[in-house]
Amino acid sequence: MKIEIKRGDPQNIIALGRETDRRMTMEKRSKGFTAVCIGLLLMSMACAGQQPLVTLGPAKGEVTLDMKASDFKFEPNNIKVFKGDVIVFRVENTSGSNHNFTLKDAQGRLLQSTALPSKETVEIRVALAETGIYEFYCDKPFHSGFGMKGRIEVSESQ
Ligand SMILES: [Cu+2]
Repeated sequence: MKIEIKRGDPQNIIALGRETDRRMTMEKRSKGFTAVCIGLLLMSMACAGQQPLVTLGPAKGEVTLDMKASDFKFEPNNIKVFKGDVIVFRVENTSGSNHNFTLKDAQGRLLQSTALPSKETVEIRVALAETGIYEFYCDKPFHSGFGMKGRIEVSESQ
């Protein structure tokens, strides 16, 4: 909107004043919105702690784990399995954005990374051959930092 000001016209000066007030209110609102977003982000980070332990097997074969991926966590994210079992992760991405399931072995070497398209369920089959702590996470920028990660403890088979 273009405002023409005629010098010495008090009506136009008042109108311009109102326009400035309105713009300042909108600026305040957008700052408030940013604060709310940061607040939600911090809350989601705070909520992304370690969940109760889920133990699978020993099965002396194949075990299936149903997992949910969302913004920004995996559920469950604290898993115990047994050496020699084949784990089938059936991961449902319930969020509106794409994620992935990236898994490192007990030495921190990359084992595999599988895309998790939005609103899809993907099956990932892995044999965890060694005992130790395996870490999994989403490797998209910042996602693991927001809490999109978990651990798998591989124990000696009984
Ligand atoms: Cu992600």
